[in-house]
Amino acid sequence: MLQVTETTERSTSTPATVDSFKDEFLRQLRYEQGVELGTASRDDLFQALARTVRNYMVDNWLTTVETQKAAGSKVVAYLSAEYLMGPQLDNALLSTGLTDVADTALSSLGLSLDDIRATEVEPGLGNGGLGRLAACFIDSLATKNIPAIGYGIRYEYGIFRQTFVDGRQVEQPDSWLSNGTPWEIPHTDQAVEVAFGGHTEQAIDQTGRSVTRWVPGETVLAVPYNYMVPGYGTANVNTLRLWSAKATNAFNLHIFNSGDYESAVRAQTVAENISKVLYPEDSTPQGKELRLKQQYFFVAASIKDFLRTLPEGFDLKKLPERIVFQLNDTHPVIGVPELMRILVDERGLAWEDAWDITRRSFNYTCHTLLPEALEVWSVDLLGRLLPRHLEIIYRINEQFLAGIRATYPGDELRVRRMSIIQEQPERAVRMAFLATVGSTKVNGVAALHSDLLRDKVLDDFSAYWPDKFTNVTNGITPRRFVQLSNPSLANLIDDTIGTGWLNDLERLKELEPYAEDASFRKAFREVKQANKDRFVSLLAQRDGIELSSDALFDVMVKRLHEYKRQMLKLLHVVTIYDRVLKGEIKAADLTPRVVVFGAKAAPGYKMAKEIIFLINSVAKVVNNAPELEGRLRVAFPANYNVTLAEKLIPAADLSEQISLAGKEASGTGNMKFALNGALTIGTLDGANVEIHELVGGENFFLFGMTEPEVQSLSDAGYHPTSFYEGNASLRGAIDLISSGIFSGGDRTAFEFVISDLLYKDRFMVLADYQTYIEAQERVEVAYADQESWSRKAILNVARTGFFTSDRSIQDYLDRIWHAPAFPVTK
Ligand code: 73E
Repeated sequence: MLQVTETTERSTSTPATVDSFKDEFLRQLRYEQGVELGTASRDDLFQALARTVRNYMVDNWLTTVETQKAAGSKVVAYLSAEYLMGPQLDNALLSTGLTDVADTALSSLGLSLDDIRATEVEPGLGNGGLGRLAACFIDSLATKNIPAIGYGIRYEYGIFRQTFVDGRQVEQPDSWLSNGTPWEIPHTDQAVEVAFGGHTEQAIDQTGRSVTRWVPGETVLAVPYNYMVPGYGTANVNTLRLWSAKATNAFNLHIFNSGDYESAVRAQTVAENISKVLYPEDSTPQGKELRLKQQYFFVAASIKDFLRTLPEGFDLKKLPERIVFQLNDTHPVIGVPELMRILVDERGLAWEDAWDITRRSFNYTCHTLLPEALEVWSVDLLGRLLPRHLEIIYRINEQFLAGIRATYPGDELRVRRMSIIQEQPERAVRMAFLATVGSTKVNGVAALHSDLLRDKVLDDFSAYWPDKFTNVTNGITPRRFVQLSNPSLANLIDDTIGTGWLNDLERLKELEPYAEDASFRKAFREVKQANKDRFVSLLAQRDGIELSSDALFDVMVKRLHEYKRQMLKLLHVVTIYDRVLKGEIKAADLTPRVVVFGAKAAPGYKMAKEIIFLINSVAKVVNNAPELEGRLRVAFPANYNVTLAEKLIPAADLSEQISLAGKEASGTGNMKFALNGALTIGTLDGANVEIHELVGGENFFLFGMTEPEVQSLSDAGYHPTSFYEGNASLRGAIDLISSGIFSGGDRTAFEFVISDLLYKDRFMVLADYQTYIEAQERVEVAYADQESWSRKAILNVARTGFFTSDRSIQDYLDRIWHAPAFPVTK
């Protein structure tokens, strides 16, 4: 019997005992893996364990899907080209409440849960923050009992595996599926066709009306792979549906009909390339044809998939009551013309009705401000791949611009500025404009970002539609990034304020008074120390990097991008070294510090790759410099990913969030660090602004220009050389890099980076250098007083409950989605 209740109590479908768990595990090992316990490989054990846990979620999952469907609840469909899920086993154990059962069952078989979990290969189906945000959001949607589905792409190869060869990044393919993954359930029978290419033609339908028909040139099958998304503390289990491309028998209709067998087979490979690999670009789309194909592929499949769940004879005018599509950046925005095409061409609705439905069904989240990050697709390419969609976009634009002309008569400059079609440097579709025009709500991802979006990037649009614009500050799931990654801290919190905070994170406020409690501070420090020890031994084993855990852990992990300013952090390192070499400071007076970098560069981003080489080169020299007496160490473990983040973030004392103000839309790493008791050194950028406000200025190392200051310096004309010339310490650091000391005497090795800094420095590293160094000096002083540092760290934890993704989701619900919760139990 299915029933709906008001409770959100945890309920696993089958109450598991250690014995039943063990039986199921052994059954999996024998009948699914086909091995005996005695001869099972680590991967066999992992696969069997994961499937065992997965099976405990299935009943709740099927119940969730069925009851939501029967009730006709409004569904949130999150459309995202990326989901950076991280390892799944621990999260599944946590949400099913089976961690202890599994541990005991495995121990009784002489196995170790710790060993088995370490073999999991994470699905790296995302580049960075945007993909990880999607993963946090589906976790919170499930936890909050919201009927929701995540739609995306099942890339066969996720984000590349980074290695270093002689200090330079070398990319290796991430074949995460080589052993298969126990977490997915394919549904070949539910595949849908997606078409591309061809041409359009006019036709007369049965009612005698003239209609446009798209006659595609090729079709591809989209095969859905389902992943369960269990909520925490609830029976609700939602779905993540990732599409994989498979050739249809007649992929290319032309070749197929010509009877050229060899070409037809080759064409199949082309079809299946669509979901082959994730584009490794974060923030800088390259306008590649295959990427547009990927976008249309998953969006068309997802819309079709949803529409077929509607009952026979459903009145499409009511569509916005049943679904809300959330566009995770512009990557899925081709869904807007796609829904129009379906409604007008296939379902015969009038254009105006279709437009009303479409606009009310879509909302758009923008994640950037960088002009080069705003996607545009050339009209040529779009017209070749999706000829009907281009026509629809033109008509949407025409109608939109007619409205602009009516509101602003004679203002043709404005019309040109706002047109969805840009003319220069080539005719192209501005996807952010299409998304804005085609959506009910547009949101930025942090308060400052949403303001800048409204007042700068999309100012014409916000003047025209003031109510369209809103903010939803990002968040992170505390299940993964506190409970699972930092169990010692989670236990300490449980012992101090009781349980229940994990899905009510503002309750961390109750920790505030304990900042004044010496014994709590001691316990808190012990947690941090244990996390450092854990990280140090992991790094020794993973990378052969030997570190002392008796040091300030200063961490900067994020994609390598000039605007994030890894160079600024590196200049700080070089400055310390330079001052010691010059005898300005004594190594013995330094606070022992371990600087940890983690960063992947887009394979085609030359500057980012040169910066990686420079960091590795500096690390090599600094780590072996006798003058530093081991008090400054730089560690740059390769292949930073979610798995490593979960061990590194809890070990950090200092969180580096040092982007140029106005460039980082939000950041989410900044939230993870603060919630794990690291203090932030940061600029007033992205969500740092809100972190600073919440934790208080005395618990945050603020430095650097504000966004308006950046703007006025830029307006006045920025000359980095004058900062170099006017600052002896900065000059010392840059000259040391140019001296060849980090490159075996080669003075030209880093010219590409250094000359850019001196003569261009688009992100004003040199302008913020001095205040950054001063802020780092404040860090040193503060860290010397461990009691006071602990007080600040505790207050960071206590005051950042706001950054749970549960709160972000609640904001989306209140401001954008208006989809009621629907708790399910069996
Ligand atoms: O500030 C981050 C933000 O925290 C932003 O740079 C990132 O999104 C995070 C989540 O909101 C982001 N990624 C991309 N754009 N913004 C992006 C663009 C193209 C391809 C892949 C990722």
